[in-house]
Amino acid sequence: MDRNQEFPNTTPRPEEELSLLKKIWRAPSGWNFITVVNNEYIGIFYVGTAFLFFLLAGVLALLMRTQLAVPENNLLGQDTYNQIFTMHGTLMMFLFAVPAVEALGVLILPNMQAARDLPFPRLSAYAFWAYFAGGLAFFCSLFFDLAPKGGWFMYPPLTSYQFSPGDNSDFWLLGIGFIEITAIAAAIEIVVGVLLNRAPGMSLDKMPIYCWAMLVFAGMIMVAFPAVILCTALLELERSFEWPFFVAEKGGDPLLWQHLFWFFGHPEVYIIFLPAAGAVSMIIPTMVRKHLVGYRLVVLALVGTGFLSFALWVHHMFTVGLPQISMSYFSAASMAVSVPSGIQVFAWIATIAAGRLKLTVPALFTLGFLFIFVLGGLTGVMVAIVPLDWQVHDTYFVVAHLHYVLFGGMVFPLFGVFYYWAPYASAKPLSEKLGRWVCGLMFIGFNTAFFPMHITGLLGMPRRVYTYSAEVGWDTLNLVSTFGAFLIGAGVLVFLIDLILNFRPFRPEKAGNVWDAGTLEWLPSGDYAMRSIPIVESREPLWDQPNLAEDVEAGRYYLPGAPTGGRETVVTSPIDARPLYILPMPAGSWYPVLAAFGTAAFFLLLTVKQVVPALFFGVFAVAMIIRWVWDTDPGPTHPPVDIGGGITLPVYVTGPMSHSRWAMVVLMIVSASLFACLIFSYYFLWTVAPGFWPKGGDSLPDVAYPLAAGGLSLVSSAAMAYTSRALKSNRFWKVRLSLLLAVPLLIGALLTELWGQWQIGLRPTDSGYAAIVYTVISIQGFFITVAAIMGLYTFARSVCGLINRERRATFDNTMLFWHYTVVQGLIGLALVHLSPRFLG
Ligand code: HEM
Ligand SMILES: [Cu+2]
Repeated sequence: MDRNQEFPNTTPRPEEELSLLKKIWRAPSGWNFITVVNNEYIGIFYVGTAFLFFLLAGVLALLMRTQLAVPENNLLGQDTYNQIFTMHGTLMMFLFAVPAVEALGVLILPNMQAARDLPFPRLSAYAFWAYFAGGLAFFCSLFFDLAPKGGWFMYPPLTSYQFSPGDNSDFWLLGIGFIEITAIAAAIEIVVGVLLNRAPGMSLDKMPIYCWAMLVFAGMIMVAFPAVILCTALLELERSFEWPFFVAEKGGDPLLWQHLFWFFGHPEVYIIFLPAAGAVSMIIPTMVRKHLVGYRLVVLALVGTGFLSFALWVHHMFTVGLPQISMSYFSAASMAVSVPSGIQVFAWIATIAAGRLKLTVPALFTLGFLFIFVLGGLTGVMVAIVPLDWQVHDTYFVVAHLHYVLFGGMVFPLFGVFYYWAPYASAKPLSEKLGRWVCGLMFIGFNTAFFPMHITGLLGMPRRVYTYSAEVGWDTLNLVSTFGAFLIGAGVLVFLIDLILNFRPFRPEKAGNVWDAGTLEWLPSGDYAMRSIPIVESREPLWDQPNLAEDVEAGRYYLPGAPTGGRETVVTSPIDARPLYILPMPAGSWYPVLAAFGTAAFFLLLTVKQVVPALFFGVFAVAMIIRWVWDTDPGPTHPPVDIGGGITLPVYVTGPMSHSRWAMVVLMIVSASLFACLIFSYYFLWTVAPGFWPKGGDSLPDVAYPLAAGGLSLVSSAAMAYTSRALKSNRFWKVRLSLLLAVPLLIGALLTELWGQWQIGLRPTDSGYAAIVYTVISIQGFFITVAAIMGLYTFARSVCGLINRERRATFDNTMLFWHYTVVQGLIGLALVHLSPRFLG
């Protein structure tokens, strides 16, 4: 029988097809290499940088452990120790754990889903460079005695202007706020990429478990990170301008920080853990060569953990004196979250039991992970019991628990992943022999270092002390811990040697499927990812379709060439992965790189109070971003293309299926989460300090102000809706006029509200109440600024003839953002003006 007939495309393919594909996707050379956007390159830079931060934070950890090795040591003074433990925690949590996971996603996801790349390659490049520049500058603050000292959770009042003068805390606040923004950029890329860029046939039910984990992970970032962006912004406002959010005498409350921080901080632990669990669910089946037992249950467990983890933040605050009833609730919820984790552990054990586990290095790391993580989970259930938590709160018991969960739950799987996926990215696999040493040293070292800390904690050693006296009897245990820490360090060193000897990225030839794994990232690939895009029929296609690799390589499947003459990938529907349209993709460009450095410079200069240069770089960054997006939204310039199998796809779409619309919706969810945290803060401060709130309507601005502000915003939204209609019939002058009208209307709404509050004499420094009211206005001001820039941008495109009836994705996104901004503004007005009138 002719095998050709079963496939979308017949072979042999034309000679020049493959060379064209190679040429189009080739990474730029020379200096321009910096502008590369292909996921295999950005992904490796990104993983490498995250790993660098792991090493730096690890060196700091060894310094701490050296200091604590013997009692009354004065290797590091108290001040240096404080900077070091703050930097260690912060680097590990913000600059290593989350970016490392996002980096792996960028590196692996496109190939695992048989896409040529993720939908916004330039956004990934921007996120990477901003993180790289911002992160390194943040780390260097350590060398100038400028590093923060307040611990990785930076509780005020300790970190506010009174007790932490100087720029140290500002470095943390602006640095971390900035890093979180880049994390959100990468999360947008991942959500849209997982939903819209899967191989035809890879329905949600056939999606590799790792993709599920990354989807939940990115979704959690969307909801959790805005909380930390908000609280860092509030504390920075308090420090710079004395807006008293956390000052109790003025109607603020330090607990507001704790609530917002832990609303992010607790899910953060699961944000770090879930993708690692997803990777483990890929490694185990490969090493056993059996399907994962309970695939659907594991998916449910991932999604369930995602939801539950948001209900738990208060368990970090059991000792602050909350109402009894809420403590019981949060205690129960904290124990409930161990159920989905338990389900996953059982699924892994059942899978291992179903076959024979090959004891490769990735498998050994996975076993180490299982052991350590289960122990960490047990102590987690222990500290979820309120009376026990009262006992061990802020002792080394918690330091032990936290490292068992984080190191066991994230670092062990990650090293397993390094060994597992290295042949995907490198011309050689890593060494199995050295890998055993790495795993052994790290496992023994870890338990030697951290197990004793449970006991030092129970013996009463508080965390975050730089030294202790010999009489208290903690010295032997501490010495053992330090010894263990150096064993871990030795393990990491062997790993570095292994990398130097064997890791060979960016080569045309990859080591490939050395584990005989079943998922698509192991297809032969080049800069263009795979030669043709396969049809997926099961969860482990490489196991079930034996000739798949060969057929893909021969170009028998979809899109074997580059029909538009540029980079492109197939967009498929989010649930059942039907091919929808062809997405043209950008090649490398300087603009995202320059925009990233501009953004980093903006935040850094702001930290050291260089406002004018900071503004200069801010404007520069915005200009670069505008220049970069200017080339997007190309319109239907290319006729529909034939990808094989009788499928012809359009090259440009607008409306609900457009990938940029999806990104916009994700961005709106992020914004809504930020705003919800703001509403929470308003009511929270009101409950703790009702005396500062206006009673009824008196001492509020006259109702005319909010009414006028609301009216103006509604009219601006109507102008946008009118623009949309005018665009449908290509009446360009009406489009431009109404766009130009909408902008001042929206700005007018903001100024009206601002003036209303100002003229009754309210000043943001007056009280927690005044500060939060002005924050509502400021945040709305930020959204309005962005909306105005988008409106003027759309106007400019219209003047240049780049927008019309068919080519309107830019306008549609602007309109969506506009309406969102107006609705948010109306809710803000209702919050500030109605609450005291009706609830006061
Ligand atoms: C080489 C392995 C590591 C060692 C030896 C180590 C050591 C330490 C020590 C001694 C402290 C306590 C500082 C104090 O309370 O005085 C600490 C705190 C901390 N570590 Fe690690 N650590 C390691 C790896 C990690 C990893 C992988 C993570 C996270 C992914 C992490 C996250 C943290 C956090 C969040 C804190 C709390 C900092 C604070 O209280 O502000 N550590 N670590
Ligand atoms: Cu927690």
